[in-house]
Amino acid sequence: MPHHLDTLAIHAGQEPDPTTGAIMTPIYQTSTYVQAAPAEHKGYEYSRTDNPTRTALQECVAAIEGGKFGLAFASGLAAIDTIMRLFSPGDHIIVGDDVYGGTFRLFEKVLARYGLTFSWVDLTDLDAVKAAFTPATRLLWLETPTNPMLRLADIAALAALAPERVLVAVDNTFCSPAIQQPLLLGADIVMHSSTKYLGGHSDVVGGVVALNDPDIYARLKFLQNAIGAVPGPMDCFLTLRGIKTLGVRIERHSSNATAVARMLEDHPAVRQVIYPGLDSHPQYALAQRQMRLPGGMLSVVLDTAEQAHRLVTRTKLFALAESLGGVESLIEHPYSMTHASTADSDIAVPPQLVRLSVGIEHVDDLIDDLRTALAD
Ligand code: P1T
Repeated sequence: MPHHLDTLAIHAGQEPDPTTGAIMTPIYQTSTYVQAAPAEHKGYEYSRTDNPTRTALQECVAAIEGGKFGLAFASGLAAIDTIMRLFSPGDHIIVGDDVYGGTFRLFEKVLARYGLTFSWVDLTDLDAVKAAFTPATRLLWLETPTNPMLRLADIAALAALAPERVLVAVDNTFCSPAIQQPLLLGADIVMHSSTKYLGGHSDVVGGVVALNDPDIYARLKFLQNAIGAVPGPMDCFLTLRGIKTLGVRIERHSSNATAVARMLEDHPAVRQVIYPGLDSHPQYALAQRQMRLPGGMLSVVLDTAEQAHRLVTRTKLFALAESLGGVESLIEHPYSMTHASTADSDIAVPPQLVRLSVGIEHVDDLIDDLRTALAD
């Protein structure tokens, strides 16, 4: 029987060291490898190309995403940028109309200058997606749930409607494979900012990709080396160590976020709570079908931008910071922080919105912190 995700997270790609018995993957802090004769080596030549600690991480990521191949990068954006180098000037890309602000910035303010064109489409509207395909479309890019509006995209339905020549890539950062495995739902490529739930401890920046197609893998592996946005061995080690506890962390993130979301939904100072685990979420049925757990991310809408500002500056346990997915709870104001680059664009976020990354502290302390911050 193939192993379950919780087992793969701890063991995949990670054999005890054959010479010493060390149970943890060593941090191969080396840039190069001695060769017996020119081009005669043990599979490693230079650490931009390959490094054993990175190999372990890449194999582990592939296994937990249910894919054949994995690749690791210096950041989530480096992973996205490398995927985008699969395409050429004139190629058209369909993107969901709510994504991480840095993804928007990379697409519209960097890659558009190199001749890629982007259509920003409401992925909850399958007819709108169908109508957006052109003969030049090569990629459908989606986040689900989206950052920061937590809207869902139906991965299986979108993968089924994309024409053969169009790749479907899913940014799975908000969920992690403990919640959903896009490759098993028909996506071609899954990527993560491993800075978030995979690493899980806010101590490393990284990005990963997993996929099944050997040809696309070969092209991405070539690009990984040719571009060189690779993570160092220490970062790979930290990410591997974080992944080991992914399953238990996601359970706790989800149960804490559910309790926090319910409390906020009943709070008179909160206009709306957006969380896939609440039956008030407009896509609750899809969430139930597609996501094993509702996850640790939620957003709230307050009455005014001033109230949003007041909330994010008054919490004590919820630290005011960008990023998400670590064991500690974070709170932020997307309009002025993570999504400032979308201001004045069609996908700008409302200034009354506050985003919470609910950590794994004791839930009563988290609720108490938010209640106190919301009090008059
Ligand atoms: O920060 P980096 O590791 O480069 O990953 C970028 C990225 C990609 N995709 C999603 C869905 C993300 O949320 C991020 C990074 N996001 C934040 C830093 C944030 O606070 O939303």
